Amino acid sequence: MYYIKKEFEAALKDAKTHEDLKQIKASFIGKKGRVTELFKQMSYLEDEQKKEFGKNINQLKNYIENSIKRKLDEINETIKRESLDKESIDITLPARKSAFGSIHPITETIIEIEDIFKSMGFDVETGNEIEYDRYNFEMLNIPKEHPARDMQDTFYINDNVLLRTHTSPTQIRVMKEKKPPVMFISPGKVYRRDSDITHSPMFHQVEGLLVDRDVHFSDLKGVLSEFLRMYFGDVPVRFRPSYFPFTEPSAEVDIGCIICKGKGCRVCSHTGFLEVLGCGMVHPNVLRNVEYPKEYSGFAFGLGVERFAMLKHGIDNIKLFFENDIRFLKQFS
Ligand code: 2NM
Repeated sequence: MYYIKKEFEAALKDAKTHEDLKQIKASFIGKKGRVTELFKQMSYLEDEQKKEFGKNINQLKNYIENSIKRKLDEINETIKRESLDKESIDITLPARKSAFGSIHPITETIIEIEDIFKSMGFDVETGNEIEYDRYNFEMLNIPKEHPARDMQDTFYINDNVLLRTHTSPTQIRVMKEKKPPVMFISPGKVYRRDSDITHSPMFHQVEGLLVDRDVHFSDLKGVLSEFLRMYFGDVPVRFRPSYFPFTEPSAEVDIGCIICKGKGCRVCSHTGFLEVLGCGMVHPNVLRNVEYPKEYSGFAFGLGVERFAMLKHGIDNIKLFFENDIRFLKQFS
């Protein structure tokens, strides 16, 4: 029995794998193992000897079982440590570069325009994209028969509700809320049933409004000329008479063509000028609709953000802003 124990200990010492352990277990305490064979020999012994012998074999068997269990834990621990060593990460390697997004060129243009007007003391107000017919047209002095109110041009939701065709209803809402003086711009999405290389059914506008005592056309000219100089740089600016239902008098504003520097090209239709703004003195009917007192007058203006961004970056198709092609967007990061 003593030799079996010594041989077991020698065999266990050399065991390295699960397979080694399995073999050792089989050859000592398996069905035909050496310890199992000892039990069989017990039948040749006297009762008195059986008791003592049986106790010793059981002790040996328990010892072998426990030793194998301990060795198994040891082997598992070694395997784990070896695989951890092999899989260890080299934290000194340079990190993989993560891809950052960028501000969309339309958002960027809105932010630039906002910053200029904020620097002049204007607030920023946003309204609703879904509006009442009354705020989008009626209150702005656009009568029922006006072509802008045609089903052909406007997305109607029902008889009284529509997708705003300009941000002017925000001006109406703010004037109904706040007593004059007011001085703010309203950037945002607007919707018109129109689609070609320069028109998109959804586009962005920035409109502005200033109402106070003693506001004159010269104030309008000063503010807008300074804004255009700050946005486009030192360019010629000219005001042309025009017509809008919500302003009187009304004007359109041109700048010297920034593509050809006024020499004439396809973008400016060989006129040397680009139309960039609409504006005017707020129509007395609009001021009356929001119940502003007679002593107050104001000017208002509106511009298309996509047009500004296209002119500034030399982009010839408005669809590029809305396709979100990464090759296009990347150029603005
Ligand atoms: C434009 C051109 C001229 C305008 C007028 C108003 C309001 F609400 F005060 F009457 N908001 N915006 C206006 C005036 C907009 O866009 C080309």
